[in-house]
Amino acid sequence: MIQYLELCAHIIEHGTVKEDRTGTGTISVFGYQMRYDLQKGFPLMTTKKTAFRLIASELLWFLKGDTNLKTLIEDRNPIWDEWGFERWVKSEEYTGPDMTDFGRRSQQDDQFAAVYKVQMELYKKNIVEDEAFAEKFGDLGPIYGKQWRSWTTGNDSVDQIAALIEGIKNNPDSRRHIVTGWNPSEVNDMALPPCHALFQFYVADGKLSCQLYQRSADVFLGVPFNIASYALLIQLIAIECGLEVGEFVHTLGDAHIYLNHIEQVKEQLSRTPKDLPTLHIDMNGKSTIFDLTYEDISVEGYDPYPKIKAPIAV
Ligand code: UFP
Repeated sequence: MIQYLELCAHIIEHGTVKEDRTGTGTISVFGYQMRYDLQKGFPLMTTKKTAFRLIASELLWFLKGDTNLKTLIEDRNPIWDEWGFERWVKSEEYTGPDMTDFGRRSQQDDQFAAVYKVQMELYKKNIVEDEAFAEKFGDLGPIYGKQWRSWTTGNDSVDQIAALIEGIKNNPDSRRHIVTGWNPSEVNDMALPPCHALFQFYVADGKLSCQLYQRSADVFLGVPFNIASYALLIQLIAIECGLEVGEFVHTLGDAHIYLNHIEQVKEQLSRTPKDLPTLHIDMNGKSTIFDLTYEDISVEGYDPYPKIKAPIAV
């Protein structure tokens, strides 16, 4: 994962200090590309422990076309909690304590953090126990799952993932194997406009590669997840199409390190990468990747350095 450490060092050395939507402040560069040869191992961060289970659960959730937090909460996957919670506390039906700017305040004010934690737990409990509540306040809007599996224009709905798989199987040399999550007429309804906005697949020598355009990249917290997620996506699509895995090409737009992650990044830069793990997918008699659960997917030989904690910017 030297490519990732080089990205971190590049931003610290050449980045511009820049304000951002969350008010946290970042150091940022514009335009950067990394390549990961998936034949050389599965690119899961070894210089800090990274929760692969969460990555697998989120990707399967996208692939099933699901956009409701309920599934993730049932998987004990907190990745999207803040985005669902934000929609809830901004709604007219929320009557609890003031949660304005909860992301920043919960990091700066212990008393508020305790109140926030109670509200968040209550929100998640309601999502799991109350179907009507989950339908209304667990939905994150037309995010990835919706765009990937049922992009709608007028009365037409396009299943981009099914089309992708068909295209790769029937016309591997095509230069049109593209999936886009960036739907301009729906971005304003999404809890978070797609960060991994558009990807293209490519077949050569029986190997399947993918290049992602990621418009916005939280290099310390987001990018390790994004790399592993796309490496897993390539493997899943390769299984479906009967191909080997090739390369993941990761192209970044605004690649930033939040100012409150700099020390954590430096800690990571002081660590020497270890051997990459290998990915194992057990089909367990299932005929398609769409029937898999995160328990069917695992990594072997993963021996990372310890986790490094950092606050998430909401
Ligand atoms: N972010 C990522 N990867 C993701 C994801 C979010 O890095 O997969 F969903 C980060 C990028 C940015 C923030 O720091 O989340 C999104 O904010 P904005 O929409 O203002 O770019």
